[in-house]
Amino acid sequence: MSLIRQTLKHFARINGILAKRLLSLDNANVQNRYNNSTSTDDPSQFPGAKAPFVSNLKLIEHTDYDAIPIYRVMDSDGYISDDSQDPQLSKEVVQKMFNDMVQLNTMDKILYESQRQGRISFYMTNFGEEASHIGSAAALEMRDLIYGQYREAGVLVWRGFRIDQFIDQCYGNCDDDGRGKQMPVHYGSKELNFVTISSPLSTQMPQAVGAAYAMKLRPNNDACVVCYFGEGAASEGDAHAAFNFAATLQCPVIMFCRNNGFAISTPSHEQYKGDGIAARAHGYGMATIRVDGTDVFAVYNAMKLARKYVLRENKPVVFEAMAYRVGHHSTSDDSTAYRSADEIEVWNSKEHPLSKLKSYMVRKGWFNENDEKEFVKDVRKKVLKQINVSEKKLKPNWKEMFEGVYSEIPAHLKEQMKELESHINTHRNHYPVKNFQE
Ligand SMILES: Cc1ncc(C[n+]2csc(CCOP(=O)(O)OP(=O)(O)O)c2C)c(N)n1
Ligand SMILES: [Mg+2]
Repeated sequence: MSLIRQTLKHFARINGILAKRLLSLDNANVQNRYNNSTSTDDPSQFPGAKAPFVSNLKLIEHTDYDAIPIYRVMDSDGYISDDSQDPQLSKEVVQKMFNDMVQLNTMDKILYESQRQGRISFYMTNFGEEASHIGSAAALEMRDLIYGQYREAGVLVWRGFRIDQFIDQCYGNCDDDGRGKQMPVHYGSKELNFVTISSPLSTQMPQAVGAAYAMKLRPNNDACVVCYFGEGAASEGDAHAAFNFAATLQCPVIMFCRNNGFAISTPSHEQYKGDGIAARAHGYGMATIRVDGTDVFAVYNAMKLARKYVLRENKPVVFEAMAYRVGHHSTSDDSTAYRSADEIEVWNSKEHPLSKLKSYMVRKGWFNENDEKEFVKDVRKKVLKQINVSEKKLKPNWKEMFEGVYSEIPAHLKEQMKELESHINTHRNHYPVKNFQE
């Protein structure tokens, strides 16, 4: 409620009719903005909605509201039009942002190819969304807890997840923290406060809200939860449950939607009919912010603001980062079947987050072509070398597939484990047992 309305309400109580009239005029003004209609004198008393009565009948279309604007700092050429929005980050921080984006990009290219060569079973690239990952991760504290979907590898790069950790996970070998139980790209790190990725969409969303609720109950809490999800995942029932829990329980969580325009082959205009995901925040009673997700500084500034808000208010924020999924959905997809190469090219060149940041750095005198080439060469070398190492490592003992889910293995699983053991022992020649730890 605005301060004016609050003050008028106070007057209405002590000053009677005159102030009551003023209040109803103010109600009419508020209503006129949205409804273009007049309100009657009595404010409604329904417990379910605080709204004035009106006498003209009208359906309110979602198009009656203006679209939520997209905050950006840099334009496509890396120019900052309003200097007051420049986060004024040091050369070192900007260089780390750029290098982390380049590392992610380089690693993605090689691992994507390694799947094509049949060396790993599956892969998902992050092309076009690098700035959303790095800009948001850079604005957080390490104590903030992250729940990811699967296309947020840059957040892990920023937090210090190493190349060997990425590649061991993709190979599901004995040094993979997930012990080979999950598909590639389902990373997780207790040390880096990054909850392990789960394949079924949106399951992380109510979990993240629950974790934020637990944080809120801690005395002197100074950490928040960030939950990443795609605009496609936002159609799942779990997403709606999470939004409502976050709003009603007032949880310090940033619900970070990566709106990259596609959910596999479903374009966003078929995915929803409202004003993106940001507008849903209003329906659930949450604050929201929409940013250009290809602009690392916009994401950074907005994330700083969102973090401050969720911790100060103990309330959630819906954050929508607009970008474009430049790569195929995964190695199981060929996106040229449902979109044009020309469209992809725009987002892979002029609108690419790396090209914007590079232009900014060139102007600052912080970019060195040679250094970048050397950096890419170095990352390529490390990734290729690690692939050779990771693929030679043994797989975890096959028995581990029964372990680590329940604190105590239930009887029926113990029985299955025994059956499998005798089966493998009988048919040893037919299984690659030598590739597994004893
Ligand atoms: C519950 C569930 N339904 C369907 C799938 C199959 N699936 C995997 S990813 C995906 C698209 C998700 O799109 P979006 O949330 O926009 O994320 P993006 O891939 O664009 O990053 C679908 C349908 C799944 N993993 N889980
Ligand atoms: Mg998507």
